[in-house]
Amino acid sequence: MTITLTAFERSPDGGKGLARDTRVRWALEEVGQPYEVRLVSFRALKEPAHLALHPFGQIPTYEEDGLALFETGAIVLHIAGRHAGLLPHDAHARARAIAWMFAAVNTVEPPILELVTAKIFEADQPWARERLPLVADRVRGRLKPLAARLGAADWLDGAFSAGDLMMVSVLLRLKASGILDESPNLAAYVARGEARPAYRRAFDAQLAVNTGKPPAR
Ligand SMILES: N[C@@H](CCC(=O)N[C@@H](CS)C(=O)NCC(=O)O)C(=O)O
Repeated sequence: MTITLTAFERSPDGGKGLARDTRVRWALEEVGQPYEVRLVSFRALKEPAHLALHPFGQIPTYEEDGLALFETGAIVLHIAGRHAGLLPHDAHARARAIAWMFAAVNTVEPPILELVTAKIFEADQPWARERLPLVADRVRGRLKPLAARLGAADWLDGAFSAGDLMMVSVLLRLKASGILDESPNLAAYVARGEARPAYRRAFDAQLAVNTGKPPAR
């Protein structure tokens, strides 16, 4: 059974690990599953062959044994359901970990993406300066309760889970904004995620694509 992901031929972030294939690579590294990557250009994303895999013409996609999936939340949940290491055995703890996955993509990620849009794509609009603080405050409105819930714990609900993998992946986009550092426990949480050997392998693999150099380790 070969697992094949798609990723950007050249990521707009130049290899900072913010493209969403990184979270899928990370999940596969955590559970010890090898995978292959098919690189796609921006043009190919919107062509019929890729649209057959991903209706919105995006990366990543996931193919395995006749199954084709899109949406990182669904892909990581699929991986976590099939292989040990990302979801607890206890049924309640498992359900809570899945709730954190949804919280990451459905509650925390949207205002972060809005901030990225405001900073990058709307920066030249006449209303951009006024809007940016509002959007930044919406992000803070999500981080504050998240930081309160995490408290002094290492992970959101006991041992590291797919919920943490998704939440850390989503929060990583905030590093450059300085907003993450306003919640030192969340900044430390993200750093703990980044320090995991599986994350390092995933990060290095996507970096190698973008630099053209083989992974350092
Ligand atoms: N909700 C989707 C978002 C996928 C997404 O936005 N992918 C970006 C790269 S990180 C993309 O392909 N952008 C190119 C485009 O939308 O044309 C997921 O989590 O998989």
